[in-house]
Amino acid sequence: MRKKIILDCDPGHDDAIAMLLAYGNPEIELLAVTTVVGNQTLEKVSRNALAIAEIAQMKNVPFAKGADRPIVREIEVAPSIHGESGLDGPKLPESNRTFNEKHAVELIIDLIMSHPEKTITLVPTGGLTNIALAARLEPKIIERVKEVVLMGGGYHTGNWSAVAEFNIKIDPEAAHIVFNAGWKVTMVGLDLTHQALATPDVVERIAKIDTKPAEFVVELLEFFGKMYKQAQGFNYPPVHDPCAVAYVIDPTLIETVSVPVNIELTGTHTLGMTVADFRYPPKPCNTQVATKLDKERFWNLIIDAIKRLN
Ligand SMILES: [Ca+2]
Repeated sequence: MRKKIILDCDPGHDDAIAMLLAYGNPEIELLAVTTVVGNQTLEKVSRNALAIAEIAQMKNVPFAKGADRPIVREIEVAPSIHGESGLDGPKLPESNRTFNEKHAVELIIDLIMSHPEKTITLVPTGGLTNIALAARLEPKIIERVKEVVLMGGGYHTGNWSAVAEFNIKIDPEAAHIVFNAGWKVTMVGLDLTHQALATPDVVERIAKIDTKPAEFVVELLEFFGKMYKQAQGFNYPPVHDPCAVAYVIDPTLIETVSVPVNIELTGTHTLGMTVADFRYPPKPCNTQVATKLDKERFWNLIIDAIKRLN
């Protein structure tokens, strides 16, 4: 039985690789790709999602557009990392693919309610606006999903402020709803994703595949690497979002620790921080945080998925 996921994303260079991993891996059944404002405006990230689908020749996967702004805050996008299009670098193909007529939030709810209980994993790799709205609009989904495996947050580090990560910082109220809903949440945060660096040997292995999707990924990583160097001083870019998909495919790739996580909603310097409580004794909680990545097997998984996309 393949693992059913809904990928809720804001493509985004690393979202693009997460999409390719989810579609290319034989153990995943990608039920839908839903988009949300984040790395760029909803219109831009949605157009990017269709371009990625075109490059991977994706079939039988519905795409739906979701929230075009955070629940409370003003829109904040990330051109310093992803460029003006949200997916700068490669030339994006035109696509005559269309979006599902449903709003992403409706599609997420309909899929969860129409599938057997505990069979669908939600994989958000952008701000949590759509997922929070879905939980509020149809609370029955909270019991029915298998789990939520999200890229976001960090228990030791931030990237959009000293202590907050972008996906959480842009819609902290949505993150609060998702982390406190009661479903199982695995936070694949910066502590983990900063171990997934696209080093030159990795880029070379991808280039050797020598297909259109592989060439696309190499061009993404070249741009992403340049921006990460300029904006954040990284030697190699951290490829965040596919880490969440990789955890769903094979949880033995990533070590986790169960700790309560709360979202800072009022701090002057700490808004959007994922406050993880590691104190003894351990408290019962529905949240766990990712700590350690098996890098070799992670990259093997990515490369294998890209190879299958032709
Ligand atoms: Ca993302």
